[in-house]
Amino acid sequence: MLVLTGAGVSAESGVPTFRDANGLWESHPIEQVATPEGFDADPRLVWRFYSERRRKAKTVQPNPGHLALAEAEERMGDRFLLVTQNVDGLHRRAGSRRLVEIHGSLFETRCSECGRAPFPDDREYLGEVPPCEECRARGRGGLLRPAVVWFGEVLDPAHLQRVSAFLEGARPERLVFLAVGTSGVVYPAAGLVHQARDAGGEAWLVNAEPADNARAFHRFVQGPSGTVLPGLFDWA
Ligand code: BJW
Repeated sequence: MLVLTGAGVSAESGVPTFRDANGLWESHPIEQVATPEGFDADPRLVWRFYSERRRKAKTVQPNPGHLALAEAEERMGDRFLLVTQNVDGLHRRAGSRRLVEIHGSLFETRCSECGRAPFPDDREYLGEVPPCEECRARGRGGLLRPAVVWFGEVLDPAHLQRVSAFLEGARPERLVFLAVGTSGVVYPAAGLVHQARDAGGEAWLVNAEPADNARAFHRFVQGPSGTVLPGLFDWA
């Protein structure tokens, strides 16, 4: 089983989604806070946005939807892979380990310029934007930035490769693709359903409302993931 989750799976934990009413994009213009151009123009604003999200994410807990996915992994072992667009860390805290965080992590930081590896970081940067010490030592001006994937940035090829390898190794007659709590708007994640179907999989969608790509799925279960997922895995 290949599972793709989006912001909706964390909604019942109290993490705001992006595109719903009162979602993050209602009060924060995407171009300003979720593009490399926005960071270049106003890194302090971007860090305020992500610092606030770090602060809130530390106070929330995984919900029954996260827990049901962690339990499914425990039962299915290497026949299970969870791909999440979420950066809040709740799947890991719920116990998921066969996990690919394709849009990065709220609790990692990297340099805007040099190729140093992202490092764990839960600090909030509300004042001066922190410089990259490794860049500074070389006389360069890199700034630290959240290790998340913004619009126009490429996803880690190793992450996409892990998903492709999972689909290539899956037995088509036993392959189920399940998308949960995602609007199906953002690519390449929204295209995964087609990749899974090309590999012979049956595609299920669990969402509060029909996603943009809902027609690509064989089945749609409408409802809150924290209620639907525990029941869905009862028979799986
Ligand atoms: C519930 C619920 C409950 C609520 N229970 N459900 C092909 C075609 C067109 C464009 C492109 C394309 N390929 C690439 C692009 C460009 C772009 C893109 O997709 N643009 C579209 C918007 C048009 N993609 C990119 O730039 C990506 N990079 C890339 O592809 O590189 C190569 C390339 C570049 C340029 C051109 C071509 C190729 C990178 C995308 C990075 C996205 N980053 C963000 C921010 C991450 C960091 C952060 O968190 O701040 O990722 S944007 C934001 O959207 C975040 C999310 O992960 C992502 C998806 O949102 P999600 O999770 O679906 O949330 P919502 O709010 O949209 O939906 C929630 C859903 O849950 C709703 O449906 C609710 O109903 C539901 N729900 N409560 C169940 N309790």
